Amino acid sequence: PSGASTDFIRMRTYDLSTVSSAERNQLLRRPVLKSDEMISKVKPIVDDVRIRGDAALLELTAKFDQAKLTSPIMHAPFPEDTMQIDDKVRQAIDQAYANIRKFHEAQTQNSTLKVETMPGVVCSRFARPVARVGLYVPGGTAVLPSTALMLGIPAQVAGCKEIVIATPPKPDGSVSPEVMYVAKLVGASTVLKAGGGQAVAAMAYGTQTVPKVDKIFGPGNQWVTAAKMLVQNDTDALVSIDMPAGPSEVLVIADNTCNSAFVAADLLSQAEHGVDSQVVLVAVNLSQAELSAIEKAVDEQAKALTRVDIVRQSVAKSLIVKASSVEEAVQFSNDYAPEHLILHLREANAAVSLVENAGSVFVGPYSPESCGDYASGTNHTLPTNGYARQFSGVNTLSFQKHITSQEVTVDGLKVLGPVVATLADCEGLDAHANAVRIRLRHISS
Ligand code: HSO
Ligand code: ZN
Repeated sequence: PSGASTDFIRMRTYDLSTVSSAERNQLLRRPVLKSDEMISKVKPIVDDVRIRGDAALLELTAKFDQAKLTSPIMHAPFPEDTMQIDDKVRQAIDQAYANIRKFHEAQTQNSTLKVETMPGVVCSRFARPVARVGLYVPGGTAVLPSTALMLGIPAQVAGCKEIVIATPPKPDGSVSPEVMYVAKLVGASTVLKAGGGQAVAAMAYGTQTVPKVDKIFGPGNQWVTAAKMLVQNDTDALVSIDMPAGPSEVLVIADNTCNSAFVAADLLSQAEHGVDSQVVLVAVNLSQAELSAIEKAVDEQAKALTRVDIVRQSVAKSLIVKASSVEEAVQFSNDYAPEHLILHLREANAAVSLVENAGSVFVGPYSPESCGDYASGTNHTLPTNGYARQFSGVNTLSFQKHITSQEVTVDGLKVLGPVVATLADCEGLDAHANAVRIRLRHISS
């Protein structure tokens, strides 16, 4: 790492041509998430809500959110006075809603897939919505109506019958009016005024007033994540979750055609999310002067941000990695598997074909991550922590499941039956073989 003066807001710098493979592996790692420890810490909270229901939920909300509620829920139709928002904000939400809806509607797979695998043997697959879904919208250091859009729209488009939006209330017991407005737009049936592990438990098990859901979605702090992991493993809850979540991340690949101010702004937009945010710049053949221009822009722009204190901490943990070709840079990115990948490259579009692991890609200098975070149409609930290797971001199909079916005709069973009977014999499962042979005998008699 290069030396840092105390006040300069600076990332650490490494060079891929000189790091050892052990060091390279170290660069690819995220700070360890202590999931076991967090799960045992959140368990008493989850158990309390599971056993005592609303009474526990209200006590925990008073304790953690300083809100004394008489009921933890609001049912649709929500009163208009809960959603009084600025006209300009409403118009922006409406435009974001339209774009996100358009992109997520195009993802639906409502037509039945039908394949005749042998004459008279027809296999099909069709989609049905997950009936009841719980969407967690974080409170905390920022209100996030955008997360309500990103989770609510695909749920609505998929046709989920019951949409519960959970979000921590303010001390006066209210929910942000922007979140309430989005709850109306996406057709939520219930708003649960609770946060943390207690909100997750209430949706997983149901309480006297909170409906039990079948799948829980959404980002959250360590408590929320741990509670989601816990309830997912409880067969009594019979609930699933969208994906394991960790702190938000961006990896930016930049070459010498990049605008250093744009690159700095993109790095900082992710760094401001939280002190754990991960920000990586992979610099492709940048001269020292070009790198310094980016570092200077990071420092200057950071100091003008309202969340500069958060940014100081996240930038201090972040990296600049020098690469000597676009291929080497993308290879590093593929190994890192970032939640967001931004390409500030001369041939940004061509580089997309090299991308193997990433949550969402932002192509070229005029595609900041902010567009995808809010309003271009793509979803911002994306795999973090390297899970982009095996997970997709939240999408319409996350709110549906596929059912397969088959229909075999008499002629179909004549050809398929002997195959099945042979395999059943091979496995020593007589009843299976019998279910076929009894029919074959019936057909030939
Ligand atoms: N970048 C965040 C999403 C977000 N940004 C919400 C602003 N509001 C995680 O992908
Ligand atoms: Zn963001």
